[in-house]
Amino acid sequence: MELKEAAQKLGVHYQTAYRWIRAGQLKAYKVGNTYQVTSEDLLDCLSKRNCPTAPPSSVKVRNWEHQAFRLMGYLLSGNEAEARALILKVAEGGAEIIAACENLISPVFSELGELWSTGKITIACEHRATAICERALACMMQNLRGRPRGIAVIGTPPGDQHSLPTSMATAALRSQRWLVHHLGTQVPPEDFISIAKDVAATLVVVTMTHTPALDQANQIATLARTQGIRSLVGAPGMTIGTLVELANARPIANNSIATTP
Ligand code: B12
Repeated sequence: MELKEAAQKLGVHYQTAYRWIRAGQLKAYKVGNTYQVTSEDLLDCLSKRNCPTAPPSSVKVRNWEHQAFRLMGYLLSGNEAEARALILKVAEGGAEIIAACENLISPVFSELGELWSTGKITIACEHRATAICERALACMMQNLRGRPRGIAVIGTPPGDQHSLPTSMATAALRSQRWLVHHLGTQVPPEDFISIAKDVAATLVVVTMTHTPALDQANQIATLARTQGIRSLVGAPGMTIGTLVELANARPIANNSIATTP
């Protein structure tokens, strides 16, 4: 499409879109005297502008505990801007998303759980912290380009309301070039598998934080197996690193691996 049309779709003036091209924020190709923008590059620009945090500089984290302490402070006070900046800074693309989940987000949420169970924070505070981390994770996820490693469907079983593990699993697998359909929480087993079939999934991942939901989680895994789709069931205490290792490993017998605590 021409630059004028692209500017309209981006909701900005033609001159602004032109400035973005010059600044490298919008990809365009010069054809004669006009600029042409592909739909893909338009969407890429839009998604970047919807997450307007400055690109993180590369950092090597020496003291995860200190970063976790800072994140905890930001989450408890609801300081979303600082929490997001911290997560994005330490988790710069690729495999580091996994490190950020394991060394930063997971320990902080374990501690938040303790604070909640001892009555020191409210459920409202817990919800706010979860929502802040989910939005930060959404900004970290890269759009997959090219051929995916595989197609995964991720969600929790009915009875499990904990959404952050599904978001972390999604971010981690996307960073490993998986095409992920993120279903969120409490998905009935039949519906889970129906989507998995529709999208020709090669992997079903069930995250499970609320242990009474284990039966439902196993039911999803069993249904997936009957459709010839590999399945992985997560549980508290397991890590995102293990998930990625299992997902990336070649399927063993019966095209299926189910993990339980
Ligand atoms: C936030 C939170 C909530 C929020 C969730 C909001 C939301 N939108 O997600 C709300 C308030 C709804 C909630 C409700 C409840 N919660 Co709650 N909650 C938490 C808290 C603080 C964080 C949860 C979270 O996001 N964890 C994310 C990470 C940190 O968890 P993780 O298990 O380490 O995740 C890893 C694995 O899942 C793994 N992984 C993910 N997918 C996969 C897949 C595979 C294959 C593999 C290998 C690994 C893997 O990678 C993750 C990261 O490393 C936890 C504390 C905690 N320790 O987790 C309590 C916690 C889980 N909740 C708990 C409880 C008791 C409840 C309630 C029963 C409370 C109540 N009486 O109502 C309800 C149950 C609701 C339900 N039916 O699901 C307990 C669970 C105890 C237990 N053993 O079952 C905990 C541990 C708190 C505590 N210390 O007591 N909770």
